[in-house]
Amino acid sequence: MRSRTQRAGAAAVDMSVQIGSVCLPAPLMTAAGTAGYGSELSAFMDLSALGAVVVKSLSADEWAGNPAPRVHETPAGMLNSVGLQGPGVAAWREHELPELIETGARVVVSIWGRSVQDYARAAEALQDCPKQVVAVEVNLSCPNLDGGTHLFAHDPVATAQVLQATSQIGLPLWAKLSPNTDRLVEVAAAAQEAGAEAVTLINTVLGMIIDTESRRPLLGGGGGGLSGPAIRPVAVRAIHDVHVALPDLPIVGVGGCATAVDAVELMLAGASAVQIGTANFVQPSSVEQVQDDLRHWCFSHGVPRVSELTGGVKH
Ligand code: RRO
Repeated sequence: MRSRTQRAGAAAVDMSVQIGSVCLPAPLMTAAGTAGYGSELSAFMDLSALGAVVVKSLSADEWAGNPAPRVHETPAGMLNSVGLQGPGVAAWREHELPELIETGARVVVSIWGRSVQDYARAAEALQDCPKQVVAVEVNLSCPNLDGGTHLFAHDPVATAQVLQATSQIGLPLWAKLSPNTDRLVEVAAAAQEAGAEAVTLINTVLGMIIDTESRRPLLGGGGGGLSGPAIRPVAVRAIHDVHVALPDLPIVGVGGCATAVDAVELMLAGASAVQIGTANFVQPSSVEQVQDDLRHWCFSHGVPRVSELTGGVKH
């Protein structure tokens, strides 16, 4: 139980963060793909209290995704091969977005495509979105597209082309990048140069599980993407390296974050805001809990503004 003094002190912490042109009242968000397309998590928390809700990646068209099984628990996380299932941008705007806006949430839309033209079409379908849609997260790093052989984020030129093709909508673009490349800093620089206001680091780590009895891959898609606590050090390293190389590029950190201390770690590495993903499957109210605990962590550590944590690692 926290005392009244602790609660009052924590309430005075400035939790606002700035990500490029987007000012959010708080730094925590849901991670794409872990909170559905709409308001389903509103039964568990006040979505308007979060920095933003990031919805599962959408393409211009409806997409069926990969065959089951699509998820498998691992010793320190999970492997997924959902395969980008989604209703398409137009259907989402009609059937899901209104209810999400009703909750008072700020919304970040994640988009994907198989080609530069696909991304452009998805962006076009987002023209004239309600003002509650504050940014577009351009997912360049899904590990489950064409069996993981087709990651735009492994190529600086392809990354830049997608960002240029999506810039027409005039919404702030965040480029979601991949940890599965040794060219991460180069790709992040290309994204920034091409107009991304921020990068989201990291997507899942390429992985695979084989059933030793049947000798077949356990997931219907073959390989998959590893998430959860196992990948937090990978995220910390990626965020750190990009922040050191490109200190003016805001970073939204994501990867194995389940507690306030985890969020502090990602921010010290260089993140301006933090997304919670796999932890939502363990406890659907994780994001709100982490945000509340982070506020108290700041108070108890004499940090008046959460944004002061960004890049605060000492060498
Ligand atoms: O849908 C997926 O399989 C998926 C996506 Br779009 C992504 O960005 N990351 C991931 O681990 N899975």
